[in-house]
Amino acid sequence: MIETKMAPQDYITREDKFGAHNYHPLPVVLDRGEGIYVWDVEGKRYFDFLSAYSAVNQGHCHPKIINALTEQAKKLTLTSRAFYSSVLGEYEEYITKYFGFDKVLPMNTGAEADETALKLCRKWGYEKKGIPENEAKIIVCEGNFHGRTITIISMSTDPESYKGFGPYTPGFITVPYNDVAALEKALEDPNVAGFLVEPIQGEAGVYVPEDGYLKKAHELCKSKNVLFIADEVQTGIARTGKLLACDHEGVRPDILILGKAISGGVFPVSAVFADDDVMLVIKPGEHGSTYGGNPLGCKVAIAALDVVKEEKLAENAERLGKIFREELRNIKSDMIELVRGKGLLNAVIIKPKNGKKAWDVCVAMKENGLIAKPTHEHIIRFAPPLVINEEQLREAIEIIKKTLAQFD
Ligand code: IF1
Repeated sequence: MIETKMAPQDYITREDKFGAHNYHPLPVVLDRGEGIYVWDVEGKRYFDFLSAYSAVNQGHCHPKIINALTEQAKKLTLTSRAFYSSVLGEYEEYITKYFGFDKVLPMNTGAEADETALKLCRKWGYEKKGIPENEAKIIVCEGNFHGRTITIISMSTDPESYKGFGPYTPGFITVPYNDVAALEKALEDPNVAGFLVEPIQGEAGVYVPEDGYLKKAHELCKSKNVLFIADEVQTGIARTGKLLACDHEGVRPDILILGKAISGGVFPVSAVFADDDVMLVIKPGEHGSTYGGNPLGCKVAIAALDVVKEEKLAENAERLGKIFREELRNIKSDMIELVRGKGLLNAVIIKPKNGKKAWDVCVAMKENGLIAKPTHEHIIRFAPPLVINEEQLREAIEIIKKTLAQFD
């Protein structure tokens, strides 16, 4: 049966009726995407300023990535890790050289990669650092976001994430983010195996730490024989103006976690990187996933990472990010309290006006042809695909300007 065109509200009602209510989306029903644009079911075009939470850095339906997907899909999609495949080794060699680590452990989602890093870190703590069995601790930061599994929400300080889902996984110490002294103190515990940190806190509202924080934290970890673990699921792959956000401070993590844009938003691919002395503590049978390292994901990721270099996305994000922040800071609106970010990962803190909040601004921007999403009631994240050019960016800024003026 051919489905007849439905009104946008019909799509929304259907999702509401048959899907779990674990999200509250902006009322726009998307149907198609190309580059920096998406179109709704009525054919209206929008600038995408969320990029699927930085998964679509290479732009929607990038031809090179889609081609890699369709070619491999015709050949072999999944073998499981019970057997070798002709693609996995190619991918592993490519990506370890790309990021400069001895080894990669392929997974699918960001949360899985974070879980993998936690397991790897604990095992290293017992086998290499000599921490007594079941005593290992991992330091995490207030305001963190690493995903939705039970263990990951056990690290969360946001009740929305953890409340009602206990009992929680033990073994974590929480310190304030961007606080070197607090970290130094927590590191005095000899049973600490690792420090897990987002170079910029995404969910917390694109919270950028002070210059030097990551470098100092990394040095402290090194001096205490503690693994520095960077969750770059959101900040990695050129988003902040460098390939990795850690590159801004010349920090090389002991364990690196990547996801999202590693596949350009085409297929769930995530990865954990470490050198041999860490990675090889995990032995056959001790960790894995049915889909992790599947040929389809591998080919897609190779193409997606090629695009990042070929189209100089980091350089573009660095340059356009500066323009974006400067232009937004120049907007005369009493609703803009603060503009912050790095590269093309930016946020605006919205001061409510006449009862109108960040949500209302996002709905109005949508009407004007640009979609973005509020986080924490009063913050709007702006993160377009990194293939955006200056002319398009300036056009988008005009939409933001015009929208804020409507609230005057
Ligand atoms: C949702 C936020 C972004 C992440 C970091 C791991 C993961 C994420 C640093 C887990 C995921 C998401 C998931 C998405 C919303 C989103 C998000 F608003 F919650 F904070 F991006 F800003 N580490 N981030 O940011 O990766 O398992 O989802 O693949 O709807 O929950 P995942």
